Amino acid sequence: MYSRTKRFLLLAAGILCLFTLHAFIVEYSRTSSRSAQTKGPWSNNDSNEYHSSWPQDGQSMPPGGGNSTQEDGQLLRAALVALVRNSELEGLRSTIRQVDDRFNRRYGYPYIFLNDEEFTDEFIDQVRAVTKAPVYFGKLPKEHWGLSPYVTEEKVKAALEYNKDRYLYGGSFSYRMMCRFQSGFIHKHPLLQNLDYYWRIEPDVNYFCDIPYDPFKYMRDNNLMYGFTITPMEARKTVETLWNTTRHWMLENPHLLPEKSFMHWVVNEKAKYTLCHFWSNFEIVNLSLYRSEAYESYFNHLDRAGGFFYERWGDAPVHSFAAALLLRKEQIHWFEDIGYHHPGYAHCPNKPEMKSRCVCSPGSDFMYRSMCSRRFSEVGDIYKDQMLELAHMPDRAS
Ligand SMILES: Nc1nc2c(ncn2[C@@H]2O[C@H](COP(=O)(O)OP(=O)(O)OP(=O)(O)O)[C@@H](O)[C@H]2O)c(=O)[nH]1
Ligand SMILES: [Mg+2]
Repeated sequence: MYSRTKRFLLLAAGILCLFTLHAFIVEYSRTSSRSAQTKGPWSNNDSNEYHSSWPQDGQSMPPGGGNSTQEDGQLLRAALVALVRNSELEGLRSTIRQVDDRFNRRYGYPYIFLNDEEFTDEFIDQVRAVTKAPVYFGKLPKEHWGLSPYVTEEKVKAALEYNKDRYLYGGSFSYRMMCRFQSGFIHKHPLLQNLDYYWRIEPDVNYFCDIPYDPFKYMRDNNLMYGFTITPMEARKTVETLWNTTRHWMLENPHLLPEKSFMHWVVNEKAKYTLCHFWSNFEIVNLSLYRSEAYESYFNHLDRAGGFFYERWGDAPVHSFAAALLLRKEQIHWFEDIGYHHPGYAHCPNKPEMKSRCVCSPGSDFMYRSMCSRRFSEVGDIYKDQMLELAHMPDRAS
């Protein structure tokens, strides 16, 4: 009897030990998959829980793997990327659901989310719950988020005070850090290091139309470098010296300028900044643009001038200046068929054949009456000597 009880107790203790060990292993693996990831999609030796079933360079999807039903079963090295705050969870889930429904459910491109703070467990769980695509979460390196070393704190404080009622986010320090990060550092984040293309998304945007093809492949197959949906005009007060600073960079670095570019879209024949920009809350970009020597030099020049903080230079006008100065028109594409809304402006495709793909109100459209959209279709490339001629002319706005 005694030995039976002892055996029973030993068995129970053994089961308890196994149970505890299992719980520990599960919790450990949960915790380690939650902490900021440092390896992104397509990195070698990646132990990410999703990545093992994801294609390596040039490798086909495993049979039945992912959600891909596309023609050749391959994905480019590309991802949907957003900088986002924990507080924007529902807005982000809404965006992901729409991107998946309209496009990514059939492809399964990874999502990469970045934050200056740790993502919470709730955020990670609830984002993963809304999509079957692989999701990567990363924290920004400290040196990518903060005051530029070229500005002084007192001058920044004074600028925020002066601008706080002059324009939206005029007094916001974090908005400026966000714009500087998206301009100069997002493409340098370790999670993006193996990507050839990114598609920027944001919380609380809407995708109105089915996208029955792969825009990344469209970019590659047509040698495109930059894709956009909406082109508004920037508020002049936020970029008072951006063109003047840009033209000085051009004059100091003519060797970094291409033989021909689409510069005329942003600077008119009177050397005046048109304020036209690609709205970068949506952009599909061949990242070699931002990784180029010319872009790096341009961003550093802007950063040294201090305008990200003293004014409120946005990543949209900065990216747009770079695209227009460094690319030819044929390398820039208006995704007219991608109906899109970010609070402020919407694009609702008006071609009759889009009625079966889109649900949006034509009256809400901005692009068919946008001055910058008209200018985009009207102007062409100019040669380097013409670009430099414009850069030599004094900035009429400053
Ligand atoms: N992690 C983090 N993300 C931020 C911060 N500020 C902005 N973002 C993100 O950066 C992107 C752009 O910021 P938004 O506030 O949307 O800027 P915006 O589009 O110019 O303006 P609104 O959408 O009108 O607010 C969004 O995806 C935000 O979630 C921040 O301080 N921390
Ligand atoms: Mg936004």
